[in-house]
Amino acid sequence: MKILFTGFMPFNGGPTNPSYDCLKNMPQTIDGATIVTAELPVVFQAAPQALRALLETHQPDCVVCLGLAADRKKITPEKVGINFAHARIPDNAGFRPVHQTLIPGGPDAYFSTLPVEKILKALDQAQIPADLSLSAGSYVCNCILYHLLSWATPRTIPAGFIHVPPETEMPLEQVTQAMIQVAKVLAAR
Ligand code: PCA
Repeated sequence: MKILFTGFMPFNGGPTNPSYDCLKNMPQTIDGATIVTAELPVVFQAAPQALRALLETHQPDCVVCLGLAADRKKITPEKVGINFAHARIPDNAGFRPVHQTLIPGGPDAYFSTLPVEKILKALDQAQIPADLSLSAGSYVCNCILYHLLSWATPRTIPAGFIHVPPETEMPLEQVTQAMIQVAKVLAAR
């Protein structure tokens, strides 16, 4: 069993991004599952391309993409990715889509195929603040979630997205512990 975790590069002038930094101290194996980690660019076009290359190279059994939600205080697994891009700020390539469709002809939305309820229970048991989120927004995080689910849904592969809070709200070590819990839930499947 192989689990791919991705995080994002810094964006919007931030010096770091905990969504990737939290993965730097992930163990290489968790409960028998091999953990692969990678960093994605905060770019509407390049991020799904980079993700697709990772999926082809590693052929993971489960995929968890992470991103920073600067205004949240908890770990928030996302329930749904929508076929819509609408950015308040340009991405790291200077592109700012407004009212755009991500994949023309694609379904309006996909539900996460991660066991979000089990993940929330495990985080609760580990006393890590977490809550279900019903919107990943319409920036690059939702873009990667929608593209990921368009790949994973027909393959019935558990895949989805989790937003993490800034380091001022939750220490990086606790975010790493949260992702170890997520990996344990997936490894137990
Ligand atoms: N958070 C942004 C994009 C990259 C990141 O870490 C988002 O929530 O869309």
